[in-house]
Amino acid sequence: MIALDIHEEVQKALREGKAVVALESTIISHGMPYPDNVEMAKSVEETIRKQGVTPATIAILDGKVKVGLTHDEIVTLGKSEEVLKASKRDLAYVISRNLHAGTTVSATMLIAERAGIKVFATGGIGGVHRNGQNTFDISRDLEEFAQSNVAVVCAGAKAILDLPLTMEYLETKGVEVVGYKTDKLPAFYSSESDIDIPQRLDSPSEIAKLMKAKWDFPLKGGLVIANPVPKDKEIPYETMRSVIEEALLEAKDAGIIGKEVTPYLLEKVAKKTKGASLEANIALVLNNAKLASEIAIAFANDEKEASL
Ligand code: PSU
Ligand code: MN
Repeated sequence: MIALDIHEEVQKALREGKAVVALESTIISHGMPYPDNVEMAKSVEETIRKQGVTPATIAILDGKVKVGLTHDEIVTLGKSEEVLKASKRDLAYVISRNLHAGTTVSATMLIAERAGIKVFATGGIGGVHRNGQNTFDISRDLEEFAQSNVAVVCAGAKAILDLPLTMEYLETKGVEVVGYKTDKLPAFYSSESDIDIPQRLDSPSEIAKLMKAKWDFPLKGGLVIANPVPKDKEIPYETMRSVIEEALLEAKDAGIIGKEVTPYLLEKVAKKTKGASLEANIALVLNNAKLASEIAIAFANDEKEASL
């Protein structure tokens, strides 16, 4: 078995049964421009530490599977042009060739599960792309939710996707989509969409109980915890609609396909909104990091009580 390179601080927290929150790194390498990406990654870790929780950013560096990064490693991911984007499909290649890669939600989930980390914070998950019924462009993220036992706190699925198809796919795969204090699916930059969310919970401890019930059963797989972007940082759904439609047309004209699609669209949307989408993106990631920390604490406390 290939060993994980787990940072000492993370190892210690895991050994002592303390709360740990995993973080992905494609959002650093491919989701935001430098230096905003590095600042975002640092603030996310600070937000988690402020709650007394240990952050564990996951990435591949020189082919090593890292769980918990140093500051310099975060800068490398944010700055270097040589960093690939790795979903599950790309992991073995990146490892065997000693390359660097940011891990997507899917790759991060499966590594977090191996490390024994139960809670993971990100921005937005991948999903079924618009016209996905024809292109088959369905993110590996959705399949990983069916397989890895990790709760992922996100601001819903990215608004560039087909949200109703994404919800159907998750239902087929048996994945809970829990709205945190909301009855409508958050749409990443916007705090709500017109899509009803199947399950709503209003506190971190209720979410921790649902996780425990799921995995005690045991029902295999992860959960989507959908946490709306803070209202003062959101961009209304109607405003985003035209921006996204323009970006999608441009992607089509430029012949963008495969794993380039999501980074291309995110960059176009950021340019078209003159940075407002980037600001919303950073705010929602921080908001997710805070909720993920609270859930990780509640879950770790319940585990401790159960073992007494
Ligand atoms: N959320 C963001 N920014 C991102 C992503 C999510 O706010 O860059 C990344 C995640 O790593 C997610 C990936 O797993 O996009 C999905 O890519 P694709 O659509 O190619 O599966
Ligand atoms: Mn894809």
